[in-house]
Amino acid sequence: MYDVIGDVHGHAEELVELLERMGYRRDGGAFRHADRTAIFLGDWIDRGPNIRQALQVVREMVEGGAAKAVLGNHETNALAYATPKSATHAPLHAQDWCRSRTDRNHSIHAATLKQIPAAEWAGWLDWFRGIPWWLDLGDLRCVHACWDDAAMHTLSRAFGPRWQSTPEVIRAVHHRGSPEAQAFEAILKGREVDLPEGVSLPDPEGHRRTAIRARWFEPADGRTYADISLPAREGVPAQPLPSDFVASWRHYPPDAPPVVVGHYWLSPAVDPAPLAPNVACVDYSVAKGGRLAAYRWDGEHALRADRFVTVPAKPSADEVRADSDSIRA
Ligand SMILES: [Mn+2]
Repeated sequence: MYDVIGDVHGHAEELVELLERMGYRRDGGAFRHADRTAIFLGDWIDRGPNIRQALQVVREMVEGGAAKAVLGNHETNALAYATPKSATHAPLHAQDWCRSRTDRNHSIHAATLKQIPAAEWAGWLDWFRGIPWWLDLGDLRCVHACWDDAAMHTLSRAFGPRWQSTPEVIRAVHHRGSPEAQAFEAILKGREVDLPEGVSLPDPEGHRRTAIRARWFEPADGRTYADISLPAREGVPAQPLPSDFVASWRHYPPDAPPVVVGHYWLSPAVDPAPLAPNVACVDYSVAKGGRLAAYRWDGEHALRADRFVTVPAKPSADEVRADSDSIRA
């Protein structure tokens, strides 16, 4: 059976504590459990204080057969950041990379580039290339942000069943507006709905966004922007979703196998619980002083609140200096 672990974002100490709490022990380098397998949902890099160690823990477990893994959008963004848009022309400008090297994109990625020596980073990018974007284990499905059969079909057909995240693949899924790009965005970043004209909200990195992430496992019929926002948050208008959006919306079927995702920066102030009987999110915002979370799956079709395990974020040096009270929130 599987222990599915959410977004680590360089919080290696919390990762080790979570693994130990679930009964994993170091065995020849890698953490291992006698009769369980860990599954990592990506987003190991960026933001946190111990990115290199977090990557080492994950990689040792995957290579030692103690864990499986799927990539998160931070890893695919890292690949895109390192991939020239053109296969033949060397990049000259920020926009010449699959992920533009703008100040905004650099700031999101800066902790990783600072903490991992450049000579070593290429090796980590090569390791990312061999990690799948989703795992279908039959009675359990794992993906970073959203399970979408049509999107996965598009990607499988374009790249073959055992593709690697080669520079060609990265270029294809960053070709704006292409079916491959839309499929990639859905799976790695979640499905979104554009906010009404003139409305914008800050994203987890503090940048203004004109779209919100949507509850992809629920119908959109007769519902408002606020209803479908994932996570629920202030400032999202409680007005009906536009009819063209509703007409094109397909939601994950309630009778389909359970899916575990990360990605959504859920609030650590509420006790972890499934988002739907067949959908659980294990991202409780460890990188914002929240909790690192796992879901311990034992074969159940209906996911259960009592199967979550969490470890609180350790205060970073900055947070300790800033305000020791806020860390306990
Ligand atoms: Mn993510």
